[in-house]
Amino acid sequence: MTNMTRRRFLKGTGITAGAFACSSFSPLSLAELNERGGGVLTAGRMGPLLCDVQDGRLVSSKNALAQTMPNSLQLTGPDQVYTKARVKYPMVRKGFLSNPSSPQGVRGSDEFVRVSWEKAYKLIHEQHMRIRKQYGPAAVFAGSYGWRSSGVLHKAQTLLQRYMSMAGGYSGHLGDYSTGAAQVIMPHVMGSIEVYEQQTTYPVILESSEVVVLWGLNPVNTLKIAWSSTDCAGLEFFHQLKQSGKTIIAIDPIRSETIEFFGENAQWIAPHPMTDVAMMLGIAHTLVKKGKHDKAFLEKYTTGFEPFEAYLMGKEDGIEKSSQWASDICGVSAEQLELLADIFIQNRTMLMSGWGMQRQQYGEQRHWMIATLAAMLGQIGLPGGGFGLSYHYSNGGNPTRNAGVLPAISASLGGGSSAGNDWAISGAMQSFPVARIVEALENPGKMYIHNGHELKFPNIKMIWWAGGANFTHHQDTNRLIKAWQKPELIVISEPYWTAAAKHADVVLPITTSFERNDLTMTGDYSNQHLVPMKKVVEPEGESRNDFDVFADMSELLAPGGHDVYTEGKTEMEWLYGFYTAAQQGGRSARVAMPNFSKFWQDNELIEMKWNEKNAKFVRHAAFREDPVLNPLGTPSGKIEIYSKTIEGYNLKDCPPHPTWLAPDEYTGNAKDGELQLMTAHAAHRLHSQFNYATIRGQYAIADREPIWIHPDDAMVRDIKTGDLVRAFNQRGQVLVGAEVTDRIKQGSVCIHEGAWPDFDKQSGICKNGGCNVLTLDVPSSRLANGCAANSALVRIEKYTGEVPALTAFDPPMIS
Ligand SMILES: Nc1nc2c(c(=O)[nH]1)N[C@H]1C(S)=C(S)[C@@H](COP(=O)(O)OP(=O)(O)OC[C@H]3O[C@@H](n4cnc5c(=O)[nH]c(N)nc54)[C@H](O)[C@@H]3O)O[C@H]1N2
Ligand SMILES: Nc1nc2c(c(=O)[nH]1)N[C@H]1C(S)=C(S)[C@@H](COP(=O)(O)OP(=O)(O)OC[C@H]3O[C@@H](n4cnc5c(=O)[nH]c(N)nc54)[C@H](O)[C@@H]3O)O[C@H]1N2
Ligand SMILES: [Mo]
Repeated sequence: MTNMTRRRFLKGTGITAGAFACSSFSPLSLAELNERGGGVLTAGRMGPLLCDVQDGRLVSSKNALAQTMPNSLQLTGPDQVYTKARVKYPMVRKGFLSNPSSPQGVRGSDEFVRVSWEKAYKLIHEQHMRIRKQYGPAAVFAGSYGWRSSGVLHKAQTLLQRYMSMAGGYSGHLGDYSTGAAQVIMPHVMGSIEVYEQQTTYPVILESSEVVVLWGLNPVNTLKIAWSSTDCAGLEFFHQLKQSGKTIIAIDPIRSETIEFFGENAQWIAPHPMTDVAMMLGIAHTLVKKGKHDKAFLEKYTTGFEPFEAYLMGKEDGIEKSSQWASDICGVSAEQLELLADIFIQNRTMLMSGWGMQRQQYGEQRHWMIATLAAMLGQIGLPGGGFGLSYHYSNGGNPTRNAGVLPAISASLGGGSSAGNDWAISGAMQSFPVARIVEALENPGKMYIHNGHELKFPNIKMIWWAGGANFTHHQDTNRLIKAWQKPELIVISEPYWTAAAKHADVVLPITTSFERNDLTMTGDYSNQHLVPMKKVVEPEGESRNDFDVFADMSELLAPGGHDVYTEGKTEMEWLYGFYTAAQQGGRSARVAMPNFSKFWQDNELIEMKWNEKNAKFVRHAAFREDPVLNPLGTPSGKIEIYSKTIEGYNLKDCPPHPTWLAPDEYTGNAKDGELQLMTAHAAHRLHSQFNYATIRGQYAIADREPIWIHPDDAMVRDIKTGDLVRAFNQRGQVLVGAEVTDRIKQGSVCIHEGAWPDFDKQSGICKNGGCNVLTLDVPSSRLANGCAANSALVRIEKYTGEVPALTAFDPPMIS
């Protein structure tokens, strides 16, 4: 950690980067793209890609856009298609096949048997109909959360739900794993979710911010991808931010790839994980004590500062949240917290925050407190000031272009079907918060509280997952495995033998995005490009598109079902329709786009038009200008530092104003020898995707997933870099490779999320370091029921036993 001094700070402040005029912020051009030469143009989450094909085989994939920052994920194309982990044929668990309505054996232990597609369809259909008839539609869970591949047609989850809607409805999910806590609390505070919204733009930050605070975000990793497909502008922005000479302060228990990237240009401050609210309270207290908080702003634009101030000053509970109080909890000195208060208030300061800190127990409090601190600084709605929750994700500060925007296939049926549309369509019924799935499986019919409502868990008897890896993404894997035995049928549609596939009854082999045609926009907010996602190679084995699988399954629902599902259109006819709609939209935005056949033949993406007005967008500027005419969507129309709505919910785990709540498992209550486990997102994976890829060689240690350990914590345990380590707690144990590094706060370790669970049958240890074997499966709170994956204490020791072979990427036994 850099020892921060006032002099060092002030050296940097005040240098604004006049050179970064808005219009100069356009890192890519079509000419540059064309210079990149040949190859088939397609796209993935990691951006538009040019693919080289030789003798019908994909041999390389690379970025189709000019860019300064490298993106390792773009190179994974050939591995994605040809890995030994591919599922090539439909497969059925042996104990299930022998008696489908009353299966034998245990999921995850049985061998698999290869069957024909027709046999697989029939098996699923018969059991699906039996279960639906016996228990009703809510017994069928088709929430199917996950980061399936990009594209507006081949959307696995939507396609599954489209089929389930035709079948008579299903149980779905609410929210997501990413921002479960934030997206429920922020509407109470700011009137909008904030996490998936256009931010004050990157050009405005470069122009106007003096201090940029990276509060728990790692954009150099997380901007390698976007939900649609990355436009690559975010990485370019952080590159330019580094050149700008602005003061950059990074607050993170890990010296992340981003902090390494900024090097001398950033100050690193490392609090203990999960203690940010205390840290921010210490800064807020300093502001109040010195009388420096912006009282006029608080008066005009917020409600409830008074009760919050009473809490801050100890009038509510007798404890003053002073810088010293905060320091004792967060492990950053009181002097540094006071200095931060000074710097924030004296400069145009943008508080950027990532989401790792809200993916924790009491995660709601983190972003509520950031908004409160920003309100006390009085800069919300000013160019380059305030706070932003999506600078690190999907290029949230890239200005929205004048664009023709693609529509996408939906879970409900559109009109115009050749077979008529007189099907009784039912969508999701009885949806529950996505990260509460194990609680739901364990407690069918139980009532629970969510965002002030009383809801009931469904009685799940069948699960079909398409496009998600829930055995890696969900917490407390061993608890999940137990609950996973309860349903009567589990179907997994997957290109790969993931742990979930190995624990299924029926596994259907699905194409990768390189094996089918699709379309995508780039930049979830910018719509900077429209890209043809061309089929690059023929499908491996007997893999099929999700679209075709569900169309075929629909025919079994009733004759003619296939054409109702497809609306009588082929893959290319759907793409033609989407493109033509975008073209029409483009016309009204004055963007000329060629006709579809020319566009498709040209093998070129379309870059949409820069919009100077959008480039100057400042979040909440309208509210600041006139809070009466442009109120926020909160009950008071103002920023709610105290929420009467939440007061009315009367929740112990989510009080009515930002509050420091000590988590169940964190450094502050760790017993001797226990360490706090962090599970940040990995540089060279998208969650579990590409864990099998060649690039794993760059980060694996002793052929295992790495665990980052501070030198002091390693020394007392006699652990050195390269050693095998057993990390364990009451929930499970994993085998990992030690990376001893001062890049992590002493007292914490990190195993990045996304390694595929791979259990040793004898000892039960996870041989591939799946971090969720160790994490706690609790809701963030009963307000949001968000994922709390970053909550766990663990112990570690040098592993001296026999070393079990890694089998994570091998197919299961097939007889
Ligand atoms: N401990 C811990 N756990 C976490 C997190 C954390 O920070 N810490 N983060 C959480 C977050 S934010 C998220 S979003 C989740 C991510 O969880 P997921 O989104 O489930 O993770 P992915 O590995 O991206 O899973 C996508 C799966 O879809 C498959 N797939 C890809 N394309 C297709 C397709 O076209 N069709 C079909 N049928 N399948 C396809 C891939 O092979 C892969 O198995 O993890 C969560 N879990
Ligand atoms: N390469 C790559 N990019 C991705 C993904 C991926 O898997 N791989 N996943 C995508 C998805 S679905 C999502 S949701 C986003 C995730 O985006 P985030 O949730 O923001 O990512 P994380 O890596 O979980 O956390 C960001 C940073 O917060 C820090 N952090 C964790 N806990 C704390 C804390 O208590 N306090 C503070 N101050 N810092 C903390 C971590 O060390 C990390 O550096 O990324 C997206 N981008
Ligand atoms: Mo996520």
